[in-house]
Amino acid sequence: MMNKLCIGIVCHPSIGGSGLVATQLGIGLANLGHEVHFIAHKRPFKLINQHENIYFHEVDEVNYPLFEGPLHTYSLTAKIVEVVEQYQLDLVHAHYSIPHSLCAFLASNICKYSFPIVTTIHGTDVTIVGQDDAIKRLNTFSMNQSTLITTVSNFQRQYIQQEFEVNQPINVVHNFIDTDDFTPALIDKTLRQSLAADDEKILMHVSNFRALKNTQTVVNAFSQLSCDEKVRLVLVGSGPDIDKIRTQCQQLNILDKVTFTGSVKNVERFIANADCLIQPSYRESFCMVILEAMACGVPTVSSNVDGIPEVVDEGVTGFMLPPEDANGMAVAISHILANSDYQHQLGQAGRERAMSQFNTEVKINQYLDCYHQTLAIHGQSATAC
Ligand code: GMT
Repeated sequence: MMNKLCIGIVCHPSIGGSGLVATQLGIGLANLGHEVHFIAHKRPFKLINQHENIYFHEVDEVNYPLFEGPLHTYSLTAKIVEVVEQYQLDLVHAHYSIPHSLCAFLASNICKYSFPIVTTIHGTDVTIVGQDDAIKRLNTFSMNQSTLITTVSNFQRQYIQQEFEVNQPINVVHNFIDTDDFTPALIDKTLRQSLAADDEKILMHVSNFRALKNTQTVVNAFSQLSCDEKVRLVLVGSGPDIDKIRTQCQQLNILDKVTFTGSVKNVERFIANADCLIQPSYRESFCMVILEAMACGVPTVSSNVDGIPEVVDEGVTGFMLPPEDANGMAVAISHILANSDYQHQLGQAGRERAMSQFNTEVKINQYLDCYHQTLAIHGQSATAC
């Protein structure tokens, strides 16, 4: 029988793909009998219920008047040291290179015993944050100090290999989705009526409204729709560009056809009630929202950048176009929304692909293989010492 592991997971607790993946992973591991310790400055947003074998350790905020801001990275490092020693963790899995993997490295040098580190690169940490020269060196360092690196798409592995001088093995484990949580069973007339009129189809965009999400193209595509159907644009989420988007809608005179939901907790309840999802991002190592829509049986129209072609089955689950091609996206959306049978056929294919290609059980076993590989590498280096 496979040994039960004691695993520390360090992740961003706030709403976002990396936090969702880290939490689904922790829950899946705990269901297999492994002991999982989440270490974060807040309870991860998807870790809602109490679970057997799961512990949450909140990182205390340390504030001294001498310093201008709170000492997040040091308090996280201190918490990792404390949890590793108290619970005798076998390994720490850091989601994001900076600061999480770097803190884990620091902790492993402070702890009474050295422990192996798995670092998962989710994308933003190396494509956006990591582009600054000084930070790039920290990123390279923290990746090279990890026992094993994983990342969420083949694109992302190639990007790391091209852009960083990394010597460590990089395993690709595609993201995955809990298809019991994200399901067409969440179609809900009352919620749908709160978003759109009964005779309107719903085109949805889910975002943190940052520049890379390219939301202006969502609005441009929506304003060019040519199908006879009445369509409402539902923008889910919040972020720095939201006011600019509202102004753009006003200027195009379409504000009355747009619903802004603001930040929502259970995004799956919203996505399941969409007729089509649009995500024209400039960058996406993977794009969890597309997978979430597929699991909910919703066809997608998206950009064709980075890791997205590994998620979407072109023409089968949705359509991909260059990020700036608002007109092409409008044509694709009109084509989908004009025919309900076709819309459902694409949605059904998406759900089947989510269940077969991005299956939770399979991906958790792939992560377990990574952990065993990590422990073997660490064991060898410990013996070599
Ligand atoms: O960039 C974001 O929107 C947030 C970030 C995150 O941490 O949630 O997203 C990154 O990780 C996700 C989970 O692996 C991926 O699905 C996103 O594509 C990736 N974002 C980028 O690469 C820009």
